[in-house]
Amino acid sequence: MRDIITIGDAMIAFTPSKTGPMKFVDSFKRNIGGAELNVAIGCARLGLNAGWISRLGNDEFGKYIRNFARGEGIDVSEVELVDGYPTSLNFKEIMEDGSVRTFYYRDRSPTLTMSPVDLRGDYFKQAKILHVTGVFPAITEQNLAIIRAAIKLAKENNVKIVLDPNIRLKLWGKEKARDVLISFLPDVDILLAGEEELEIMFNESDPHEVVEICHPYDMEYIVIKQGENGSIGYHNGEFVKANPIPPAKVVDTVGAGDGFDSGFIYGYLNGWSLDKTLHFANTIGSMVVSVVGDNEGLPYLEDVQMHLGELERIER
Ligand code: KDG
Repeated sequence: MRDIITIGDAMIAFTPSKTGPMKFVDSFKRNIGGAELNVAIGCARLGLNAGWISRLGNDEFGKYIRNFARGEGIDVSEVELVDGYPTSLNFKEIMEDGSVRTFYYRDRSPTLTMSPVDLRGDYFKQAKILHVTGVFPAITEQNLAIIRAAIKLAKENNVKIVLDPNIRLKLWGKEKARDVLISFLPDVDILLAGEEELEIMFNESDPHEVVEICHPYDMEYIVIKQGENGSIGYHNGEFVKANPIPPAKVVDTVGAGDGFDSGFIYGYLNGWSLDKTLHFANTIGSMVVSVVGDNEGLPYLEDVQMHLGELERIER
């Protein structure tokens, strides 16, 4: 049985060797990015059994990403390397304050070769959670059809659906993002959304208003990620506020939301209280922003336990 499966496009993420405008940066480090893959990595590092469905170019970068995911313990049996479509890329610009801009080179993503019929019912039957984000369906209509088919398969097989809107305005407009993401909600069990995303979806990020708007969808959990202000969750008629965990240093905010999702999924699958789950997820989000890279900062379970003071850190 797999704890979590996810579908997405991954990229080689080129990280600048120095902060400042990208046009003046002359060397980059090769990392890996892709929101859904980041979540799979985060979950695998916490000890969950994660699977990732994707396509990569049959090229050096594609092989590197697939090997990397496999090395993290992620099931890559549903990842194919395809000819004629180069593995996607992105370049990051990181400013002194840790804020980031991403420049995508993903117009001919290998995932263009995927279609809904490629999703295997058996793979969904063996999963507890399907994690979807707004990144993959934003790229093409075909991807959107794939996500709709995946949601249908998940529902048919009693797989819980976790949605992180992860709105990337470089990939789609606000209106389209809103319409598509809202259309997913009747099937979503757990919504993990940032305040800005809720503003786009509902023109609202006040927790009570959001819960009211989402009432017809009857979700099990509604969680609002509030960045440096922590997070707030709603479950069974109750709101729980989790205070922020101040990061050691903010060097790169990309991937923090994916880290939060992994932590939430871990707590949920372990049957933890919402309070404990949010605290754990906030801790991971805060650990991620202290490390450069989209997934390099995603901690292993023992790292989080040390951070929380549950495990002694022995240095030498
Ligand atoms: O959530 C982080 C991702 O957004 C990043 O790893 C890559 O920009 C990316 C994307 O759109 O998938």
